[in-house]
Amino acid sequence: MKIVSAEVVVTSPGRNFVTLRITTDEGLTGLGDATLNGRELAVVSYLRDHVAPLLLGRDPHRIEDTWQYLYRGAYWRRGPVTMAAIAAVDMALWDIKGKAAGLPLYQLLGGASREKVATYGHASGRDIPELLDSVREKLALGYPAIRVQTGVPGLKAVYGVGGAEAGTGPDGHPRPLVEDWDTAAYLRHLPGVVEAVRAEFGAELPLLHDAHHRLTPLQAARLGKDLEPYRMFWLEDCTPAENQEALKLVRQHTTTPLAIGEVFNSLHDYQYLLTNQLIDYVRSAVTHFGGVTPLRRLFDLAGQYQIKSAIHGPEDISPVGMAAGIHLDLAIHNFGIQEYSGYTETTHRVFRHAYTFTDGHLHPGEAPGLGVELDEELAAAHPYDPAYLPVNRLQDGTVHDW
Ligand code: GCO
Ligand code: MG
Repeated sequence: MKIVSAEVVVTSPGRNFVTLRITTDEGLTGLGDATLNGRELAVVSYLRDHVAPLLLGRDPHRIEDTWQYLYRGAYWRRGPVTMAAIAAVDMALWDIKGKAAGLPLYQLLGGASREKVATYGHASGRDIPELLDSVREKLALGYPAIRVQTGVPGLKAVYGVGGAEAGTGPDGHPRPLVEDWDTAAYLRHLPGVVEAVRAEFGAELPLLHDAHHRLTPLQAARLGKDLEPYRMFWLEDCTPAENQEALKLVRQHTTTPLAIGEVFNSLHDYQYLLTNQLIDYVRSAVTHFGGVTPLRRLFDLAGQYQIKSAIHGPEDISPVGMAAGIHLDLAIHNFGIQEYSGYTETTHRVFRHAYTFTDGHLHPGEAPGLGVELDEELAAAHPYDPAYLPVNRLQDGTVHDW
């Protein structure tokens, strides 16, 4: 079998998604997700201009060889653009292999290790009553675990809650939303919020919180200690992920479990954290980590330290990347939890998928390969829509981590 085409489709059925479609001379097609929120077209160019021409004529069955050829062959390694592009190729080739074998991807990865995949959903509110309502809504959908994000008194918009007007630049191009931030106010406010959620919903509900890289190691250590009475499922991205040694200080001070990794794109980013046992959950998505092939390796290494998976699954991973993650979740031994925040109805129609979400649990379904088909016409009816992720500023205007 030979690859005869590799095309990139950009569509925005609610938000932008980048999809690679590889076609073989036997008429099989494979899809891969290459979405990098806010920098989508950089990956489109990487794929169209530099990767697609190299794929023509190659044997799609040679996944490992193609991965190494693109990774080592580029010489310039790692980085979100490169790894999202390689991820899309890797996913599309696994999709083709599954279709050729007539088996869903999870069967090629060793078969099911569990019946279904537990997820967590996002609850958020500007204040505590609004947050409690949001938790109730997520529980009604069956979510077995809930991430809680809340507004902070005195701040207009923070991660996960609210949003200021983005506006446009002189050329009409959109500008990022601007959010505001005050770490001291946040640290004073959050423990009381979690206490209120616990008081309302009881001790058993697994609760998560995302600090979105905003704290110093000492602030994160303080927060971890303050949250200990509420037995969090995890505290996510407490410090900027670039400095992995920071987690050492946090770890020395708190038993609140730690999750990190959505901005990592290679096994090397985790090496220090895993071998020093500084985290409890690894958060990478198939889409940003170079594909199924390397993410499987990450989970196997993490498993040696009793560290579990927690695949990144926000609405800016396309259903193709989501499907790839769900197959891994079902197959690996050290599954922890899967993030799932759902999609717009149009997104579900553009990416028709075999995976299901029932009572807060996902299952990849039994369709061969990834089990996702792209509706090209509908995709074309929702063209690329330039947009950025928000930026964050302190009260005096200084840019802060978003
Ligand atoms: C999460 C993440 C996302 C990211 C988003 C950036 O835990 O789901 O933090 O919400 O902010 O994916 O594009
Ligand atoms: Mg996060």
